Amino acid sequence: MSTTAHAHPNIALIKYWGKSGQAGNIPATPSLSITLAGLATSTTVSEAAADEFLLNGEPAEDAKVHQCLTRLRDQFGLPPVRVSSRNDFPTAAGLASSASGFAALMTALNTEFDLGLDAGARSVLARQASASAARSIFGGFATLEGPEWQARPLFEPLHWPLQVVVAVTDTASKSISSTTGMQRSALSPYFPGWVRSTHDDFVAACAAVAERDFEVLAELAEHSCLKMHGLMLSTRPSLLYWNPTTLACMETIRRLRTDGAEVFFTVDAGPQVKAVCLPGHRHAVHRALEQVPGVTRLIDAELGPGAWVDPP
Ligand code: 2P0
Repeated sequence: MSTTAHAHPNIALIKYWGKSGQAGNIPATPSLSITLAGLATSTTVSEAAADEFLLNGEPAEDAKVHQCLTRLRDQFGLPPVRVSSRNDFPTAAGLASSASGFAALMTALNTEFDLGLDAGARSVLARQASASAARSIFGGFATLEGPEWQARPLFEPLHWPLQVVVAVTDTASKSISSTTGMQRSALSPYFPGWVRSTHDDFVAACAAVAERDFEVLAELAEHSCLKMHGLMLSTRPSLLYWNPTTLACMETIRRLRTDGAEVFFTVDAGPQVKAVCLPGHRHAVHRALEQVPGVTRLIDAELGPGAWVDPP
């Protein structure tokens, strides 16, 4: 017997960056994300003689996967498991592979071992492994905020079918993990300001999504992204996830907006650029990003569903 689950990565429009310091991997900031169809992790789990983890077909060591299985063993008496996970996009390169990975893993384990967890409970357990994974349990627009720190679905994709063009500029794995980057960021003099100001950004962005106000969302999302990267730059040693192509894509997207296209950028802990736009502008955005020297691949994505299991 085995179960296969699938989950899409999500990208945050209002970013989570930094931990509260409480147990359970509690973020320091609320976040708002969109779940992307077009990129996916597929994870198959089955009972085994000993825990075993395969990533893209190769045996792998992953402390977070190990800790996640240990937590579930303590809580639910989980037997040893074989976990085989595949991403159809670059892993650990700022494309949220840990978000889709842990959402798929929790969803597969829940079905295979009859854990009886609803989406909210799976979201909490996914968060303990990797906080952004809590949001990929849900589709469309999702939030992650206190006091429960369980992601919630804000709107289904049809509420506002935004489109995303991902500009891949480098597929190497990042040199500094998000977890390490966040630990470093907590020591920055900018950190208290980042934490203090993000709640208002989050509330305003949720309202902009509710009202489908693109201009307001564009301003807030770019602000949250650049404020997070400002915090990253202010750490010691400094975290710089961009390359020259990242910046060229951001400039291209800003120019498109000045010229009337409804598009904004967001960038995570890696050099890829995500252009979020209204459907009528996707071709123009795609064409413009294609021209940027250094862009190696473009991935067009729509908003997608939350994590799901293959029918038996
Ligand atoms: C986000 N990122 O909100 C932010 C924006 C990257 C930049 O969440 O330590 O892999 O496993 O909880 O979730 C990436 O961090 O970190 C992330 P952990 P995670 O999407």
